[in-house]
Amino acid sequence: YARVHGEVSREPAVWRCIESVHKECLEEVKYEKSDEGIAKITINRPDKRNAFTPRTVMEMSWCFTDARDDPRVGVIILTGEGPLAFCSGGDQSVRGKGGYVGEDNIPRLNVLDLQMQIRRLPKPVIAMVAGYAVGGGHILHMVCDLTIAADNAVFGQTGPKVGSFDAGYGSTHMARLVGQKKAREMWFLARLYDAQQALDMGLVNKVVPLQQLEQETLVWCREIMRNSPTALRLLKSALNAAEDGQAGIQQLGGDATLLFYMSEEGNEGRTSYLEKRPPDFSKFPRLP
Ligand code: S0N
Repeated sequence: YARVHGEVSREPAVWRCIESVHKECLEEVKYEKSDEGIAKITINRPDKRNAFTPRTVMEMSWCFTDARDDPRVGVIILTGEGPLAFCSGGDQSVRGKGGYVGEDNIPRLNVLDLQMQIRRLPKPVIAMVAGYAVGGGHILHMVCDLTIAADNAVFGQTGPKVGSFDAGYGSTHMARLVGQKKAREMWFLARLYDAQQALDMGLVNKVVPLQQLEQETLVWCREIMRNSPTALRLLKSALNAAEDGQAGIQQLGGDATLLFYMSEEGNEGRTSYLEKRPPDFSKFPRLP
């Protein structure tokens, strides 16, 4: 196997820091890229255990959009600054009556839009979790495609203790991951679970010592980078489609259209229209 595929490098990545995205300065998020096609988005509020404000969520969203649009990027890591937390959910100190309140005084639950963005992003997103992934932070790791956890990681929902809940992916996708009984346990009791328990219940893909967290995550990224981007894209949208109803079919359908646009048969339709002649589809086989 190694002879055919070669060894995967375990070297550290050389990160290039990107200070601003779409002309907006990043204040609560760090954004980095490596020349090997890996992007890393880091929630940068370690004093608050990387709790997110509406601004943090907006900044993450800009970075994810940039990573999606950059054809050199093939895989994205989402993580939190420091060893103590991936993300502790919504910042309770800015929670108002209608959601989380930013500088513009508008209450928002914009993390729900971010969950959708990660889910629909046509490239693999890997959560790299050290420390707490709780509340809305736990949901962010769940909507990522894969999760690599450090052995100090702690997972769980706190909503029923702090007067909130996520009745979207936070509940339904969790039940797909861990089963209905376990999902109800996680939400109804709001207990916290260690990394090994999370691995046992299928919440994470791998647990490694904290010191090896980024190294292991990079190995997974590098293995992914070797594989066909189109195959990965179609697999992600197919796996989503089985759960996401019409929205999932729309994503998978979009991918089918993209492939068709790239084909000679698809181009014949456009070219014939532009050349003001009837299309000639006779040369394309009607395969079984
Ligand atoms: C993470 C915990 C367990 C860490 O404990 P530890 O290590 O003992 O540290 P602390 O001393 O507690 O914390 C250090 C400092 O960080 C602040 N801080 C931590 N978490 C938050 C937070 N979420 N918001 C604001 N501040 C936070 C502490 O206050 C402390 O600061 P100082 O030293 O200045 O006091 C522990 O910290 C903990 O339990 N944190 C709270 C976890 C929590 O309940 N999070 C919110 C859960 N709810 C959501 O995330 C809602 C998500 C959401 O947006 C949403 C989505 C869909 C639908 C609805 C909603 C909705 O809004 O409800």
